Amino acid sequence: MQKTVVNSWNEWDPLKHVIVGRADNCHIPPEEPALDAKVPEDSDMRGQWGRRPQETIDRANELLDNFASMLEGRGIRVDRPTPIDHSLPATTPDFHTDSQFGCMPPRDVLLTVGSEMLEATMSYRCRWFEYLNYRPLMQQYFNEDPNFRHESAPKPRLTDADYHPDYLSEKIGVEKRLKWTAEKFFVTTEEEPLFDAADVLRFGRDLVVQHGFTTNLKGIEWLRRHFPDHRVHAVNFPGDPYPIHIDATFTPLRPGLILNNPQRRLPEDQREMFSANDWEIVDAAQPAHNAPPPLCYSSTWLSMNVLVLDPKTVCVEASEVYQMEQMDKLGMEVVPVELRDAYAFGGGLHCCTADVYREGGCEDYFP
Ligand code: ABU
Repeated sequence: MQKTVVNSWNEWDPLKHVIVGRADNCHIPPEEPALDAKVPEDSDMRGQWGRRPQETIDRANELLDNFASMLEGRGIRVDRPTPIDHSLPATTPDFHTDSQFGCMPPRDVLLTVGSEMLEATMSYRCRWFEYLNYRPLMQQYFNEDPNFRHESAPKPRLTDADYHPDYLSEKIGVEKRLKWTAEKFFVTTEEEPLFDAADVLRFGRDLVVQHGFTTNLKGIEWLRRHFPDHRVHAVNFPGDPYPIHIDATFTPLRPGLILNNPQRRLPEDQREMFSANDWEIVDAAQPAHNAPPPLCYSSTWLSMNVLVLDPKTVCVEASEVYQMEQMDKLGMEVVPVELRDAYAFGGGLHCCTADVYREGGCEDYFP
C-alpha cells in the first residue's frame, strides 16, 4: 500500500495523487436561499427537487470512473470518497432542509494548501454535512502522513441572517443581477465567515479568492488569518450574474499564464499583481455548447474548467473542441476526457477533483 503524503501549493505542478468525486445517490435539493440565487431564472431545475434519475447517476459514475482510470494509467494515484446518504434531511438547531446534495464535486469542499486539507464552511444548507463524504480519506491520510494537517473551518449557522432577502424574488432579471454583482451585492451577507473551497485558486504564496455568492468578505478574512504566511487577494468578476466558484472564470495553466472567461474579465484595478510580474491573462475560447446539459446548475463555461496535470499537460472535456484547440495553440498537450454527462452533478474536470499531492514547493510568483 502506497503511503500518503499531502502536498499541493498550486494548480499546475505535476499531479501525483488526487480525489475524484462520485455521483452515487446525488439529489437536487429543495429550495433554499443561496442555492436558488444560483439557479438561472430560465433553468429546467426551477421548482424541482429529489433524487436524480438513476440512469443519469449511472452515466455520471461511468464517466467519473473512466476519468479516474485514465489518471491511474498515467501514474496518478486516485482516491474516491465514501458517499453518505444524501436523501437524509440536514437539520441543525438553526435550520432544516429536506435533503442533501451529493459527494460531487470535491473541489468545492476541500482546499489543499501545502500539507493541509481544509474543509470549507460551505454556504448552502444542503451542503453543510458534505465533508462527511471525505472523512474516511481524511482519517486515512492522518494515519499515514505524520505531517498532514486536517483542518475544518468553523461551521456556519446559516440562519436567514446569512442571506439577502432581495435575492429570494422569483424574477430578478439578468440586468439587475449584473448591477448587483458590479456593486458586490451578493446573496450572502456578512453575518459570519462563509467560503466554498472552489472560490480559491492557489499560486504558491498567494491565494486568489473570488468574492461572490458562495464566499463573503468575512470568509476571505478568515482565510487570511488562517494562512498568515500567505498573501490572500480578494477578486470579483462583474460580468457574472451568478458568481459562484472561480474555476469556470479564471484558470491558471502554468506560471505566467492564466485563461480568463471573456464574459467575466478581471477588472483592470485587480490585475496589478499579474501585470507587474509579467503574467499573461488571455481570453478563454468560446464553449462548444450554447446551453448546459439538463438539470445542471453550472454555465456553459465549464469548458474552461480544466484539470492541469503538469505545466505542459491539461485535461479538457472531450466535446469542448474550441478549448482544446486553444490549449494546443498555447503549447499544452491536451488529454480529452468525456465528462459532459456528469456536469449536472456539480461541475467539470477541475470541480470533480481535489488535489492531494503535486510535486513542488511553495514558490513566490509575485515578489
Ligand atoms: N462550479 C463552477 C460553476 C461556475 C459556472 O457555473 O460558471
